[in-house]
Amino acid sequence: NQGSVALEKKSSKVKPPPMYKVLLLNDDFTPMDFVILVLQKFFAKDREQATRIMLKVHNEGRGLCGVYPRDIAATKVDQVVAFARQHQHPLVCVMEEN
Ligand code: TYC
Repeated sequence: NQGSVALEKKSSKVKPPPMYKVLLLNDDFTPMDFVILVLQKFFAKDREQATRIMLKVHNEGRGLCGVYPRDIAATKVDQVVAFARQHQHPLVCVMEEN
């Protein structure tokens, strides 16, 4: 399967890449509008989706931004944290295996 030759028993073990959740965590200081901007800029959400996710984080402590292969998830986390620090906000963004 998955592009391999018939009779190769090993090929049935080819797996899709592991996927990782990227999450935002709540804090008491980052402005709501900044979190909405982050969700639009780095996670391609429209303003309505971004507002829903931001409010979920605000009310429940964490919220899902997206699910990506490891390298892409890690890059999103780095970009969000760098952008937040540039603006002196303590926003926390993490990834975890799905
Ligand atoms: N709790 C923040 C506030 O009241 C808003 C906020 C939402 C902060 C989501 C971080 O990931 C976050 N200004």
